Amino acid sequence: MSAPGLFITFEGGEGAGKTTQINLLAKALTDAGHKVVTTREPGGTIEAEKIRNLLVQRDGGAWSPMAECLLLFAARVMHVKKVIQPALEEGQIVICDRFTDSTRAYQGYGRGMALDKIEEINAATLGGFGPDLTFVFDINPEAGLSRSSRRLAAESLDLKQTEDRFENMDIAFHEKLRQGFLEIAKNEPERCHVIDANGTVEKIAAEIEKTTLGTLK
Ligand code: T5A
Repeated sequence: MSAPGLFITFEGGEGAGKTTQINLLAKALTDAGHKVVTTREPGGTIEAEKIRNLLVQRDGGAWSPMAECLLLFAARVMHVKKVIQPALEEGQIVICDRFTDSTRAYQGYGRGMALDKIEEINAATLGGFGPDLTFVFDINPEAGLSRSSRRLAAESLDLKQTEDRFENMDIAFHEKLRQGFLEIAKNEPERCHVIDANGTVEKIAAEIEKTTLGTLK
């Protein structure tokens, strides 16, 4: 499934600053003359956004880890087929907020689903398709959750539809996520760049831009 564009993903725990940095990188690349598509998971297509609503909203239900994983890959199949792969085939840069590493971290390391089962589903649904470059945002969970809750408090009007189902898990869960993401990065050092998300917005943006431009050369 290789294609001429570049597929970049942003990963990490809650409130680490991914969305902020995706917007800055997209602007920097667009200003430099590249064609850029930004998207997110779960979501990115009408079908996948419907699945997102099932999973991330406060009253989103009590899915088992396997059920959650299957829903995430159902959404991902549609997203890759309708948005990501066509843009890559046109030579565009696709920047995605979360992808399969989030399933490994949340459903695998966090909720205890066997990692080899996740890889089997990944292989069966996407033939193992994945990003060329991944930024893994690392932050102390308390700091990330406090950033998230500040943002939610500023934006949220309807509590039932608040997308904080995973944010409401306990700190031990978020620590497992953090260690999971770090282990994923350690296992694939060529693809994954760990970002110290405690830094200032400007410092992090500069590091991400430099790494991305280095990959594009
Ligand atoms: N999920 C997803 C799974 O369980 N499995 C999967 O396979 C997938 C794909 C998705 C949820 O679904 C789960 C994981 C998630 O729980 P999401 O929308 O991606 O939800 O969730 P979040 O990561 O929680 O998104 P957030 O928007 O909360 O966090 P971001 O995008 O990391 O952070 P951002 O940029 O919105 O920043 C948060 C706040 O911090 C400030 C910002 O201004 C904002 O107010 N901020 C900073 N403050 C200080 N210093 C910095 N450097 C800052 N950068 C940003």
